[in-house]
Amino acid sequence: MKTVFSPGQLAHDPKHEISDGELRPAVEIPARAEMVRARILETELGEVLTPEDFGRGPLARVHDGDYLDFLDSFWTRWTNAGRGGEAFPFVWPVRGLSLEPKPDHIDGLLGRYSFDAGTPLGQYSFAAARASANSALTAARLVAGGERSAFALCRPPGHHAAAGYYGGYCFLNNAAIAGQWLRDAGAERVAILDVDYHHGNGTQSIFYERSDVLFLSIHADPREEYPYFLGHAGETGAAAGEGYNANYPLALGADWETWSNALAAAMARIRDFAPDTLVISLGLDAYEKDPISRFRLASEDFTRMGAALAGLGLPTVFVMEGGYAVEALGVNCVNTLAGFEGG
Ligand code: SP5
Ligand code: ZN
Repeated sequence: MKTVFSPGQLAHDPKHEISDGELRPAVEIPARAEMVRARILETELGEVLTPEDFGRGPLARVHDGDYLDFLDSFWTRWTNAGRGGEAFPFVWPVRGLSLEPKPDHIDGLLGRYSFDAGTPLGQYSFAAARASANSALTAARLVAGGERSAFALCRPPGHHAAAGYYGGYCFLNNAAIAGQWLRDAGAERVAILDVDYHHGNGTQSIFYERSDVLFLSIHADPREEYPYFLGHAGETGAAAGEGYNANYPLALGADWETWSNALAAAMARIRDFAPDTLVISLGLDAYEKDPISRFRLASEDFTRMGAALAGLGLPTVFVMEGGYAVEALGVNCVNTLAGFEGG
């Protein structure tokens, strides 16, 4: 299986994040991608290609123009305000507050275009996020061109980013951008299965009213876990998209037996939908030793996951999402991909 990765993705190099109620060391760091790339080379999984630049077009098919403009102008506005280093929002337009008119001040804009304070935004974040999206797009193009599968080694990740806001370490929704590009390239139906420990709220919200993209997510119950405000079992889609969204929230502590039952249910839904192409939002944070997560998948379970997914017999684009046990990330990621190839 070919991998797509750009060194430009490493330029987003955050030092801190706000989580667990305080300023802590950032966990979504460049070393994550370095570990995965090293393991791919070590196991000779396949070539590692540099992505092509798809420009703004495919990003704007998923994200709002004013949101992309905000990301593009952030650093200039931030430094013009006398600031430097990484930025954190601290005020949001929640219930009863107004999205319009948009603030002029960067502190207002940061809240206007985000949903959490846990995502450091720095000078090179948008450039790195664009490189990450280009990796997802290049992998999608490989699969549209006839490859059985391809792996986009994305970071920054994407599944928490919605059409008009960032959060959860995500700025551009790589899986959604790839999925929409596949539709535009001729796929009639695309399924996106999100196996990250956290619910893919951004991807769900982007496709919630659509029947051409089925979104499914297996994740920690949002009553107990981030992102808290989306990902419940009762969210099944709306309008034309009613019936085309499926959530499988699991209790904290879920092991492979519990997790794989949800996977079987999600796979049955995918078979019924009969998509032309499958996109996997490949979070690796369901791992038992992940520092911020509380599922109990072992490294060998990722091999099982990959093999099970191969049973769908679909052209498949893997898009990396979360996973913060840096030492094990390469093994768990390549286990999934090799499991798929052997399955
Ligand atoms: C892509 C992705 O996986 N994003 C996850 C964002 C999660 N941000 C909130 C982190 C809260 C961590 N709480 C850890 C509790 C144990 N110390
Ligand atoms: Zn996650």
